[in-house]
Amino acid sequence: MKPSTEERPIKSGRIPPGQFLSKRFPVLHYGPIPPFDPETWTFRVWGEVEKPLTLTWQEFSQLPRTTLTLDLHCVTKWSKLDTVWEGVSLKTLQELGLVVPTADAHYVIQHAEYGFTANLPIEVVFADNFLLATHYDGKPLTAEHGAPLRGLVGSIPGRDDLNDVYLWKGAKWLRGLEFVAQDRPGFWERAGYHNDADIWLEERTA
Ligand SMILES: Nc1nc2c(c(=O)[nH]1)N[C@H]1C(S)=C(S)[C@@H](COP(=O)(O)O)O[C@H]1N2
Ligand SMILES: [Mo]
Repeated sequence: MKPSTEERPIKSGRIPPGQFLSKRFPVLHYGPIPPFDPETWTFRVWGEVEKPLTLTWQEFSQLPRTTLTLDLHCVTKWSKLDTVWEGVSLKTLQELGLVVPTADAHYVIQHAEYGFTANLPIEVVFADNFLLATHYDGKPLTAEHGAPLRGLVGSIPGRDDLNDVYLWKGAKWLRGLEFVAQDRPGFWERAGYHNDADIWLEERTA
């Protein structure tokens, strides 16, 4: 369970416990980097939503984008501050009527290439610190960081109301979102990482 607001630890400073600052942007993932073919690529949303959605790359790349500055925190203990991203927020998709969760939707499973998945509570993917990111540092994502699309989650300094989770909770090479009533552990969660992954509570492993 997520800690309630009263239990949430005080965020003192920007570096969570056990983390150190990195200027570099390390690349971490399991398995090979998938190819990207803009002609056949699709982004799908299904499960507990009013209407399933399929967008081509052409359609996805024309959606209105949000710019977001995040501090990233990897479970392997590096943190990178003030990273600038651009992409589509779930709030935008909801406002456009493209993604409308049903009353039974409580979790969202990110589905990426090669069957990789990452699970989060629905309130985290709809929050201001989660983005369907297409650009990093003003440029389209590189293949190693998840091109053309990745789920991305980080912390926003001063926003003590948000749930901050480790970077593994964002899937690179994202191909779809499945809205579900019941939680289902993702790839790293099944490998022993903590399901909730709160960076301030150091929820690294289960
Ligand atoms: N598809 C996919 N996404 C993934 C992973 C992976 O193995 N496959 N690993 C996660 C982990 S453990 C981390 S730390 C971040 C790393 O993102 P980066 O390589 O851009 O730093 O990607 C996350 N997203
Ligand atoms: Mo990781």
